[in-house]
Parts: sequence; C-alpha cells; structure tokens
Amino acid sequence: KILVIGACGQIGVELTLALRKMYGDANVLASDLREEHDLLKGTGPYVSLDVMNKEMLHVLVIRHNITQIYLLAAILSATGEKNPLLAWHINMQSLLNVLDIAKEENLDKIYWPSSIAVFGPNSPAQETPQHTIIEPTTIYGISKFAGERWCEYYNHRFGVDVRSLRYPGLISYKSAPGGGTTDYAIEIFHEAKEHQKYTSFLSENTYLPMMYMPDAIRATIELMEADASKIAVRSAYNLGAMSFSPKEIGAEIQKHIPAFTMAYEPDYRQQIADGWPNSIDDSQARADWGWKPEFDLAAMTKDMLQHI
Ligand code: VAH
Repeated sequence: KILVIGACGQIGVELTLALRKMYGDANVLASDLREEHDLLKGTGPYVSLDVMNKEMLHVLVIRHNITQIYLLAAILSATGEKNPLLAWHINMQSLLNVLDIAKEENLDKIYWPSSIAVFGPNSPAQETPQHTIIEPTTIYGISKFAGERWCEYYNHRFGVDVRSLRYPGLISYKSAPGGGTTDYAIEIFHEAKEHQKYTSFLSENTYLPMMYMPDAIRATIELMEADASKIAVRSAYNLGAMSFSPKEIGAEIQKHIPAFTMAYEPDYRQQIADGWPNSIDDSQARADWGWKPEFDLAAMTKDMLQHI
C-alpha cells in the first residue's frame, strides 16, 4: 500500500491521482498537513499527517500496512529564503523520519524529489551534467543536496530502495505551486487569461530548465517502476524536458492571446534563478531507465490555456 505525504501540493495532487489510477484507489493513502484538496475528495483514503511527528508517522505506516512512501512535503526555494532554519528543519527532518522508518519497517520503495536547485553559480550552466560541482546557494538547494546524500547513504548502508529525481521547474494547472522561483511560469497563464498581461519577477532572458507536470508524473512512475538493477544513481537523477525564458513563454502565449503583453520587475528571486542551470543533461536517466519527455513549450502552452 502506498502512502503519499504532501498529497495536497502542486506535485502531490497529480501524483496521488496517477498512483490511484495505476494501483487502485484504496491502495493509495493520501496525507497532508492541510485539509483534503478538492480534486482528491472521493478518490480514495485521506488522513491528516504531520510528517515531522516521527512516532505518529511510524504508527500510521504499521496500522495501514504501508509498503511504499512518496514524500513530497517541502518548503520550496523562494519561501525557504524567508525562513532558512525552518526550511532546513522541515526539508531534512521529514526525509530522515521517512528513511529511518523505511529501514526499520523494511519498506519496499521510497520516492523523494530533489531539484535542479542543488546546482549553484559554480556548476556548468549549459547541459549541467549528472556529476559536477554542486554548491547550492539557497537553503532549499542545500537541503535537497544534503537529502540526496542521505538517500544514497541509506541505500548503500542499509539497502533502502529510495529513488529521486532532480525536477526542473514544473508547470501545472490542477494544484497551486508552493512558493518556488519557477512559479512565474504558472502565474503567467492565469494572468494572461484574466488580464491579458503579466509582470514577470524574473528578467526576460532568464533561461531555466522546465517541464510540464504530465511529463514529471510519468517520469516519477517510470523511475519507480524500473527494475532496481537499472537504478545506477541513488542520489537523484537529472531530469530534463525543455528550457525557456519569460520572453519566450510570453511570445508562445501571444500566439493564442494576441493582446497579451509582458512587463519585467525582477525581485529577490532573480538572484536565485541566476544561480541555477539554463539547461540539464539528463542522458543518464535516458540510458538507465528510458526517460523521454513528451511536452515542449508549444504543446504545454496549448494544453495549459485549454484547461485554465
Ligand atoms: C522552486 N519549483 O522553484 C521549485 C523547483 C527547480 C525549481 O525546485 O523552488
């Protein structure tokens, strides 16, 4: 039975729905600190859970015969810079709680997302390699890098089958994003629809690795379904699909909404974005477990505007 922690978040809602479709509604227990997201209501079991309460989590794992955990609860990059110690505490302790229970209860598999935010200004910015200089400059990036080290340690030292992906910025319409630097690429669609204009908090030529949520969900499930013998990376796989700038996504939207105009007012998030890669080399994910993205900027823009 699968437990999803952080099931009401931007990734959590869609991952929970996809897992329920694959494994059966009753076999996926959704949990979050918040009350149940509307899109989850009536689709399967839900419990309120504070992942920071290790004892409560342990009891829940035993009582519900949990064999896999997807841990999606985290404080993201922009929010994390407002309260670094809280972000570090939540992002690290939640993972350590899950890894230690996975070891004690001999759980089958664990999924925990990392991010391209682990890379910093000293990493190669173009086609950032799987193995390279990693000096994150945000607390979110530091916690994701440290988390990767813990995942690899629990795998090599205790045999826990924990798997991870360095997600790029994820764009979706079903559940609100959680305070990330890439959230402009979601806001822009809502603003374009409602006001035909958007003021970007990142400058016009800020290239970032991005991915449409359906690709990210499929990548997660394909990684978790792959035979363990194929998983050579036990920190976190680089994962890519496309890269674009605010100017480029604005131009793509203008093809659908000709009246759409953009303005640029970079804020503190510009500095975060400047330290991140422009594009990602995900050749190891493609080689090890057959990763292949399906959505490019044009396909994503069309689909987003159809659904918002
Ligand atoms: C953030 N959406 O902006 C997340 C993600 C690569 C970006 O980690 O913090």
